[in-house]
Amino acid sequence: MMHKAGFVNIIGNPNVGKSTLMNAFIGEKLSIITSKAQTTRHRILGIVNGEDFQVILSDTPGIIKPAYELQASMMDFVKSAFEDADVLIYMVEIGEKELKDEAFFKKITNSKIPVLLLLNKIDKSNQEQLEEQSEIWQNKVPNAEFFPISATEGFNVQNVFNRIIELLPKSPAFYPKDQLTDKPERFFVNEAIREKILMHYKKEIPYAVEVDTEEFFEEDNIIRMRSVIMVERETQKGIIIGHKGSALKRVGVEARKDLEKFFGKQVHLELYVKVNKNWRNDQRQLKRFGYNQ
Ligand code: GDP
Ligand code: K
Ligand code: MG
Repeated sequence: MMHKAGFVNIIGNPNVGKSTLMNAFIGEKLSIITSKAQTTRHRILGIVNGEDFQVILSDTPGIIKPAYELQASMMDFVKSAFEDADVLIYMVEIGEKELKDEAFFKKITNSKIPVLLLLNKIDKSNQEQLEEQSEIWQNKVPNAEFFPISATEGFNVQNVFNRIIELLPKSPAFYPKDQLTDKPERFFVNEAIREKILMHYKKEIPYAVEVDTEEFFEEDNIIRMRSVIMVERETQKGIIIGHKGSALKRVGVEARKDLEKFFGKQVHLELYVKVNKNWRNDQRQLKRFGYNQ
């Protein structure tokens, strides 16, 4: 039996549906999804295993112009997406005009790696709009194979996946076949908490927050975790905690429910909030959180 394996990188503007597609391929919630831009900060590998294939997907942060250190290192993750892929997925959405970054767009149209151009969210469009935008995008990226899809409805997702497997090189597996991701368990705890913060707090709060899981103990029937939510200012700490701790409690309860589903086990999650001034602009601290590698 011939075995195929390789790397697939998903790139595109913020909010087009990259994380949703990756989760649809994998069938587990590995990558957090919200309607806010910059939800995904790291490159996340997700692995789909079959008897005769292994697809290693990487979900990248959306393409943005860096405004501060955190964003600059987020863009390094995106740039590296061109260097180690066997297949490149370039995702756009219905209604989108073009990539803001010209140089980046050129890299896609000149890519030596096969490109699949996915026009996502077609569930939101009518036939006329779909035909018009399909033509525009196929002209813009003539080197790509084109697929209109809906990541949430699952439309055309299987066909894209089958095409990926056709394009992969003959190769043994890179990771053990029972592995779903390259990220440690604590990473998913951090992300589950960060997702709830993105959902429940307004404006600048989510962008000033980093989560660090300091303890992760797995016992027979329960996993005990302790995580710290770091903010930049005292006032933000007060907002995160809320009146009599009510806001923080909601984050904890909801994150715990997701984590129990994810790990398939009872979870005890202790959360606390700490002021850590200026973490977004501090190279050393960013390194500690895994941004600069
Ligand atoms: P990313 O920033 O590119 O990773 O985008 P996300 O996967 O986080 O999705 C951004 C938003 O678009 C979320 O609210 C998703 O539910 C929504 N979304 C993703 N795919 C689709 C789709 O096929 N149709 C519709 N209507 N919404 C989608
Ligand atoms: K998003
Ligand atoms: Mg994302």
